[in-house]
Amino acid sequence: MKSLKLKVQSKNSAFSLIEVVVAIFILGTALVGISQMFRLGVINDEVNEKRLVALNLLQRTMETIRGYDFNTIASETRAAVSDFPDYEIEITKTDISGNLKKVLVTTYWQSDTGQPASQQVATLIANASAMSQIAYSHTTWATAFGDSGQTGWLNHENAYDSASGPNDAWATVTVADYRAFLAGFTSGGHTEAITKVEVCVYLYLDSPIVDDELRVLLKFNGSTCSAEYSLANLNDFVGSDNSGATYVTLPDTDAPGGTWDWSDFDGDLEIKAEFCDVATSDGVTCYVDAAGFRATYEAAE
Ligand SMILES: [Ca+2]
Ligand SMILES: [Ca+2]
Ligand SMILES: [Ca+2]
Repeated sequence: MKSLKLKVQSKNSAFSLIEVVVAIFILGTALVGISQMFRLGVINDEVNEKRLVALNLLQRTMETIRGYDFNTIASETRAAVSDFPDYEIEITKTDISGNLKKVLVTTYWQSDTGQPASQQVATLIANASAMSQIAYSHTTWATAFGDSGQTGWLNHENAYDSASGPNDAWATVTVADYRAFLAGFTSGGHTEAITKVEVCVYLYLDSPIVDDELRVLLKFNGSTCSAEYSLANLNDFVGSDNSGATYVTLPDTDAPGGTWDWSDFDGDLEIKAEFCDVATSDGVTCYVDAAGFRATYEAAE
């Protein structure tokens, strides 16, 4: 009985020894793994810390750019950051439109082993001052007869008899190639930036036209300064109940001196309004109450 017990104990001891050897092997392997994990963890902390600094520099740079006047936002070549000399920053600006820019900021740095790393952030920046601008318009109606006179317009003075525009007193033109020159415009003392200028004619027709045209062109100081334009939508104004203003945009290149300035309206500017037949006369009578310029400009809200 005793010997059997010893035998069993001996067998148990032998099993434990194998177990211990295996356990030491497993533990050893595990310790190597854990030490590697610690080492990688330290490296990751360094990488993460550098990336965190880079992200903070990106954020700081973007905040600084957002504080700039819109027009001064520009690209900046890659250069070291003064208070973080291990990092470099590059700014790339792209104009999306006149009042919208894309800004891309890149931070560069090197890992401890010399590996290059970078991080980028992009944003769109709008011109806040432009967004608070509102378009207004100033219409200046003819108040005088032009230097070059008129042919064929009945009661022509009714086309320039009111500084405030339409007053239900009409000039009449019925025969092709009859024209009138209208003058006496004013800037109204405006000084804002002009964004658009149109000729406007307040009129109606007694019947639809087929292909005849009401054409306008401009004269300044007695000389022609614009191309000749045809008002396109005259048949919208058939019948006195449909009287209204029709507009034609005048490009800057056709302005006196090549650009629209408020002083142009205070100068010797005339509208030549000419009713022209095309092929045979359409026999349409046109009534004109007022003619002038509508200048659109932008001003702060
Ligand atoms: Ca001008
Ligand atoms: Ca015709
Ligand atoms: Ca009138």
